[in-house]
Amino acid sequence: MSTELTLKIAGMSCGGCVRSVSGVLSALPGVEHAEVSLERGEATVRFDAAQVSPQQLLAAIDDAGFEAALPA
Ligand code: 9UX
Repeated sequence: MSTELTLKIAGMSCGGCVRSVSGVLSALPGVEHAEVSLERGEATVRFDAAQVSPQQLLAAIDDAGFEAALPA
């Protein structure tokens, strides 16, 4: 079963950042779909929670040089 979560992401400044974030999310096992918005500073991610955790999504974005947080 898949879960969908919209993460807040700080530090994205251009389309290259969007591609970076999309790339690291899509590379994670269990991530089915990732839609990143520069304007909103968000990523909506659909994933299989049995394979990847929200914390792992956040860590992958942070490792790519951005600051991700769960929705308030
Ligand atoms: Mo654009 Mo982002 O020149 O890491 S790629 S600011």
